[in-house]
Amino acid sequence: MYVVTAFLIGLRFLLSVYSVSFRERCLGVMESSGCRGVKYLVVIPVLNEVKAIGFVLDEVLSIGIPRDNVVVVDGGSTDGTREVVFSRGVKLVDQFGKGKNDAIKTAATLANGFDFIVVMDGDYTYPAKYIPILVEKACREGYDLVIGARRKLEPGAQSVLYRFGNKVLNTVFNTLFGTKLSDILSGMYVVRTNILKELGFESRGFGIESEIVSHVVSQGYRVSEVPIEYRKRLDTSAKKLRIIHGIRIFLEIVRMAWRYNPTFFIFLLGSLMLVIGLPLGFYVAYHYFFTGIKYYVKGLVAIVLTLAGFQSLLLAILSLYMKRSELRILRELRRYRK
Ligand SMILES: Nc1nc2c(ncn2[C@@H]2O[C@H](COP(=O)(O)OP(=O)(O)O)[C@@H](O)[C@H]2O)c(=O)[nH]1
Ligand SMILES: [Mg+2]
Repeated sequence: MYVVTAFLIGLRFLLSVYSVSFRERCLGVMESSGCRGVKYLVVIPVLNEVKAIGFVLDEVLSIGIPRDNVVVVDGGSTDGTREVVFSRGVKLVDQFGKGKNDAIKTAATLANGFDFIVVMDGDYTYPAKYIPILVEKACREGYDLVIGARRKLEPGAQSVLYRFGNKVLNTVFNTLFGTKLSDILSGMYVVRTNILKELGFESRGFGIESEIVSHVVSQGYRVSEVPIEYRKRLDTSAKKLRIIHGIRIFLEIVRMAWRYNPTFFIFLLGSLMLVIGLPLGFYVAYHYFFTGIKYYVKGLVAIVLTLAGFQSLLLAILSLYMKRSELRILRELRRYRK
């Protein structure tokens, strides 16, 4: 009897703790331990999403996030999206410039006083219930960027081509930056406001997500992922991402890697020179010793390629160590500043 009573009291206590913390997590200001007083702004970039934006805002507001913590950044919608936003009493800001990148840049200027910015697409593909979960992961575990990784896909949410392209881009990114991330291009993430403010915003088109992740990982900030659901678009005709954007994102990732972390490229160059130089050297040596034929030019090319190749590999190791110590110094500096 006592055991049952104790169990029921314990269960009630756990439920009450859970519901209180869940309510608190949704208020735009965190109260739970490790997150006390942490404020976040939900930013929704939109361009002609009249069929979806109403559902998105209703869902965000329904989990208790106050209107003052939500802002829609509009890229010049002409289909009635703006009117729907006004009807929900949510703030709408016209972005400066063009494209989703400039929309996020605009959002960075609106976030003074907020610790985190939560970005979520306005096409009703990302469930709002993950907002407080992502923020809590960031502040409780000290992450600077938490990505909502699309794992549970509603049937038809992503085409085979999109899924393949997404996989390729994530693999390229992980190879170039030495990370193990699964969805760097997700349209739902939480990022520390100061990081968004220090971003160069150099990428164009849809490259903003990969630029944020590149900046975060190469500056020694901490990144993590939380698995989330991904829904089918309500209005498939309003989708703006096309194959050409995928190619541009690929080029942006390569450019970012060259800028932030050139080790991989130096390594690649060195390996390429060795792959050509070494067999050529063996070929020349074989003929010199066994057939008596002397290849002077080929021999010279082989020597130059082999030497330059080895030097590049050494340079790559050196630059890796320099990068590592740069990251260590940056982390120490940040710890010191806190
Ligand atoms: N403010 C703004 N939002 C945009 C622009 N282009 C796309 N969006 C919004 O960005 C979000 C993602 O676009 P979407 O076409 O769904 O791309 P995907 O989810 O990456 O396939 C949606 O909410 C769009 O309405 C733009 O130029 N400006
Ligand atoms: Mg989308």
